Order: sequence, then C-alpha cells, then structure tokens
Amino acid sequence: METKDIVMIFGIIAGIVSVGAVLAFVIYPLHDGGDKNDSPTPTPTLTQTPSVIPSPLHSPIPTETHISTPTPTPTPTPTPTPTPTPTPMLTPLNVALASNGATVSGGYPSNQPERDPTELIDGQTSGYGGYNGYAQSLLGKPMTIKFDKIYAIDNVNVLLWDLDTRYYQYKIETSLDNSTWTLVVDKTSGEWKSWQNDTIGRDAKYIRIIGTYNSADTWNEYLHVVELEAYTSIY
Ligand SMILES: [Ca+2]
Repeated sequence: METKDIVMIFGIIAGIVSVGAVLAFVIYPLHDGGDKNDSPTPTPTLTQTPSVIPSPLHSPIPTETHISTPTPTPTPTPTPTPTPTPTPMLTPLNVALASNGATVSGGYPSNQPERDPTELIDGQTSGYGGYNGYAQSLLGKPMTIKFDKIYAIDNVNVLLWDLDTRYYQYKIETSLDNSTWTLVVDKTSGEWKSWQNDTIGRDAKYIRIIGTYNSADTWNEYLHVVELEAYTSIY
C-alpha cells in the first residue's frame, strides 16, 4: 500500500469519526432532551421552620387555675311507692258466738235455761217459741257479751223475738274495758221488729243490749232477743 493510500484511509476514518462526533453532539440532545436528569431541579419546598417548642424547663409554671367542680345535682331519690298494706278480705266472722270464744252475762231470770242469756250467742236463729229459744232481760237491764279479744266490729245484727205483732225499742253500746261505754245503736224510739242490721265500725271487746220498751202488754217489761251477732272482717 502506498503512502497516499494510507493517508487517504486515515482521512476517511478521520472524516467518519468527525461526522460521528458531530452527529453525536447534534442528535443526542434531540433524543434525550426529556431526560429527567435535565429537568430543572425543583425548588425545594421551604420547610416551615418549626415553631420553637418551648422547653418545659422554660415554660411558665401555669398558675393553677382552680376550676370549681360543679356540685353534682343530686339524683333525686325516687320516693318509694309505699306498698299498700293489704286489707284483709276475710269472710266476716261473728265474734259474738260462744263457739268463737264469746261469753254473755245479764239476763233475767237466770233460772230458766230455755231463756238463758246464752241463747243470745248460741248461733240458733230459728226454732224458738213463746217460751224458749231466746234470751230475755228486764227493760233497762243489759245483757253483755264479752269477746275473746278486741275486734274491729263492722256490723251488729239482732233478731228480736217476732212471733206476734209487737215491737221493741232498745240500744246497743260497746266498750273496750267493760267500764266506759259508747252508744252505737240507738233505737230507743221507733218500732223495731225481727232482724235489725246496723253498721257500727268500732273496736270493741264488749257489747251490750239494753231494752227500753216492749209494745206488748203493759205488764211485759222484758226485752226478748233470739240472737245477737257482731261481725268483723279482721281476725
Ligand atoms: Ca239464739
């Protein structure tokens, strides 16, 4: 190979290299313009300067603020509904019966058992006659029944002897001590025959009946009673 040929080859190579270099400078930016490395560096966001956190050592000791604790409103205590005391609803009991512990005194005369005062409290209200089956006492004189204890007497029922057309007048009194008496039935006027039912509503241990008038013959000075009942609902 001749020298000129070598020079020419070097020239060609040099030309190629030069052209490539030029192209590299020209093309590279065109194809790589979007490289992120060429993006402008974003302006860093200013980090807000943190507030100085006061050192607890330098914080003023807060003056203790006295927050008054509100007095709690007391929960009203509900008023308890009182349990009503049950009212005994018992079958009314005749506590003036001898069989329930009652006794009787008074009456006249005492030597006629068929007209003994015990007839007043024996529970027999039928079968009586002109000379038997009832208690009797002189007008103004009491026949007294004593209960076995004090009872709240609701009603008093009296069966007056009624085998003719007569009527009686009488009164009934009660007592707690057989000493002080309270008038509870006053039938000292009017015409009273056969069954008499009266509400008295009174505590009593004693009850007595006193005749004041008999409309039969004027010589008949007696009260005649077949039965006397005294009922209570509490026993
Ligand atoms: Ca009787």
